[in-house]
Amino acid sequence: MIERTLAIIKPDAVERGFIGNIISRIERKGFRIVKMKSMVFSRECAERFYEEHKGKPFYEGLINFMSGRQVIVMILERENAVKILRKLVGSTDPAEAAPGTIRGDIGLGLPANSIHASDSVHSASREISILFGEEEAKHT
Ligand code: FUP
Repeated sequence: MIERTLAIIKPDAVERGFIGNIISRIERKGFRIVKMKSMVFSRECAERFYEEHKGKPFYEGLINFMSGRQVIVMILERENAVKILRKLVGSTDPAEAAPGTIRGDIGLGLPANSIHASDSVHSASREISILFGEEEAKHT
């Protein structure tokens, strides 16, 4: 099934100059970049994006990390996009992520794990709607 998913190159990777490296890995794996933009999350945007984590011990640190700094957001498309991007990204904690994965090779720690990838088609649709608008989300 052709699917769409959402990726975010996070501030730690943008600031260290890894945008090209990460996009190159994504392209090499056969994803089509449907939409891509550079942006800065407001606090409100970060809170909305990560609302499922509200109340968790790492929530405040995560919101602070993601707000007010440059990120690159992308809608990506390919067969089985959600699962394949999650594989390419690796485990949440860079200390656990396998070498060869983006987090395993570039991630610094938590929350600075270099990239976000939607965990389901449903999440992708919600996240695309927040960052690109409802019209784009209809294609997921
Ligand atoms: P993932 O789906 O792999 O991005 O992981 P989660 O949805 O569980 O977590 C979302 C983000 O919260 C992670 F990318 C980084 C941050 N986080 C922490 O900072 N500490 C934790 O213990 C877990 C997650």
